[in-house]
Amino acid sequence: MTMSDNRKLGIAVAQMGPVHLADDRKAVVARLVEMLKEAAARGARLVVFPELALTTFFPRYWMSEEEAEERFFEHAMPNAHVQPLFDLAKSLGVGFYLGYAERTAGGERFNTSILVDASGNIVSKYRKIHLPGHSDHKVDAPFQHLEKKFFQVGDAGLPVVEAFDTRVGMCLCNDRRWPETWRMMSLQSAEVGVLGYNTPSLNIHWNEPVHLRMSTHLISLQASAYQNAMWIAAAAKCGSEDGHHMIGGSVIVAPTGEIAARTVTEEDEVIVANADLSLVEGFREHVFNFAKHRRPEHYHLIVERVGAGEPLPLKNI
Ligand code: ING
Repeated sequence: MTMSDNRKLGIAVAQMGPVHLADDRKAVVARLVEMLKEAAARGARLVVFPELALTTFFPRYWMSEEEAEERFFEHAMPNAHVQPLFDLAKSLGVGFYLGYAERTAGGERFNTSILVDASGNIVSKYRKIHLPGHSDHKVDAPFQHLEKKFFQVGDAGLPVVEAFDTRVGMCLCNDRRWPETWRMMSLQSAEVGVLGYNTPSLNIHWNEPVHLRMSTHLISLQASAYQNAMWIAAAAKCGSEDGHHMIGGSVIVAPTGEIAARTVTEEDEVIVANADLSLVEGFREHVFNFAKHRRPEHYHLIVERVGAGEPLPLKNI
């Protein structure tokens, strides 16, 4: 493979253990600060924190939108709670990805992530597109999954920005299960994709074996990294939050689809990989040379249809 001289980017994933209802944002941010320090000391220039990193995974609880906004949404970003994180990152010359519940000045509510560069500037914002779960109160369920109640579908597309001497795309949790998410990033020439997630171990919709939560999580990321020739860094918030368990399995996946680093606990844990971005070039030049091999004229159903429909009429050959 012809590869330019090694372009290396130190990427860290800062996995979080549980955040309980009783944990305030000050204590949570102090944990993020500690992990940012460790990541920087281990050579990272970009640190990935989880989805909804500042609070417990509140969509598991039934409450009014107003109560959720009051207790769990950020009405400005940055704000006094997260300022220590922005200040430290700037002083260390390190950038980060952070997931949080965004309440806009106009009263909209999104499950949001931001990308902050090494100068402490927000250079990209993403609002979750694939919202899993439901909006009704499932009174017989052991917990709720009310992302469709508390958040609107994202309106910021799937942004890819020049940052950290490469191109970085962002998504959130359930987005990782949809191939369209990653193809939208790779068609914008992203080399690195970053995301946070909160994935309950228990499926409230059917009795899915618990081990499948980890396997489908890893398959989604490893296949997507390979099929789009990207580095992917995914940060869990995990462990038991007030008795509700979520999977760990934070990983950094190479464009080969191989796992370059993964966590082994369900607590705050930092993993780092010195990502060789030139690995992307080989796959983009040969196997996944989009310009040479893709045939969008045959893929029209992918954007024309929402749900599955009838087979297309056969060409009489
Ligand atoms: N959580 C889960 C996720 O996509 C889920 C929800 C799990 C949906 C497993 C389908 C299957 O990892 C969030 N927050 O999206």
